Amino acid sequence: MEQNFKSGFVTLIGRPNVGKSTLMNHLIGQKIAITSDKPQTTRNRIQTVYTDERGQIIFLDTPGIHKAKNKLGEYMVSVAEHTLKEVDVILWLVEPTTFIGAGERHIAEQLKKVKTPVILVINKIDTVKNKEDILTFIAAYKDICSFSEIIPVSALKEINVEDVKDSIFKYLPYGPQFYDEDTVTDQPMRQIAAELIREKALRMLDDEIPHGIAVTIERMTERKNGMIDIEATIVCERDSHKGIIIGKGGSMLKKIGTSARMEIGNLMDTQVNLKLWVKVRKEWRDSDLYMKNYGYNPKDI
Ligand SMILES: Nc1nc2c(ncn2[C@@H]2O[C@H](COP(=O)(O)OP(=O)(O)OP(=O)(O)O)[C@@H](O)[C@H]2O)c(=O)[nH]1
Ligand SMILES: [Mg+2]
Repeated sequence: MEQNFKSGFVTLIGRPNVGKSTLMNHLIGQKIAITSDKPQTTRNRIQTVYTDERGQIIFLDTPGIHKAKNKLGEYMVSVAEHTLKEVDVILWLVEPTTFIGAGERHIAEQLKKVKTPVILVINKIDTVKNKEDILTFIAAYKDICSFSEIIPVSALKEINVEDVKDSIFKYLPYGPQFYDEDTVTDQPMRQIAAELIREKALRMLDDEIPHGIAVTIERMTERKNGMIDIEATIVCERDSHKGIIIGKGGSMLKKIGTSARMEIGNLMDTQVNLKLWVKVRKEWRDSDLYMKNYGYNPKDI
């Protein structure tokens, strides 16, 4: 092992929808975490790995920190805040604005409790017309917290994404290579498949329904010729939602299925045969038992 090799854990935290998952995907150069324009897309900690000659960064994408309205929300916030204690560098992502709300102040308070270096990432700068405004955003944030660095970026347009990595390596300690250099994630394929199905549902359905959706993989098997058969269930909270998810003559479910099947197939580099069912579990987001069944067990945090 080279003596100048650095390694460690880096969490991406922030309010929902600020672009944490998008940035992580662009940092590692592959789409692993699902993204959507709906807040509260990410529900679990998604771990990915980036390796180059400088060292190895293990990224933790986390759910958006928000005011929880149910047990699932509490679980999500606790997953995110828990990572603060176990990393070497914190990336705090924010929107490009001078408006600092209760959500941001809450996060700033959490950050004051840890001694870990914090890099403030002002994301979505592609949406800022007058680039001089960025200086005022920086000034506003400097007032509420102290940062090791502040980097304006656009995750989507890949502006300054490399600068984020350079900066992380500055603060990462020397250490061993934890994963071999080809490893991108340790998420099980089953889980990635479930997430991709949920992503398609999130992207294709209107506002209210996606928040109450969970996806479970009932069966995932490989045929001799390499083809993968997947049977999955989309769980929702109301009969009326079930109708919308299935759509007229099954059209919506078919759209979700086709899109998910293609992406899972590309990722696994094989053909996928996907069967989807829909079922209703009223208020599962407030049920310990159901949450555990769907992969959101507070004991695992
Ligand atoms: N214009 C612009 N949009 C972006 C950028 N980064 C992310 N987005 C968009 O912002 C939305 C949210 O992105 P996500 O990556 O899902 O955000 P997140 O912070 O992971 O959200 P949660 O998982 O819900 O907490 C998506 O529609 C992205 O395409 C950016 O740099 N510029
Ligand atoms: Mg996310």
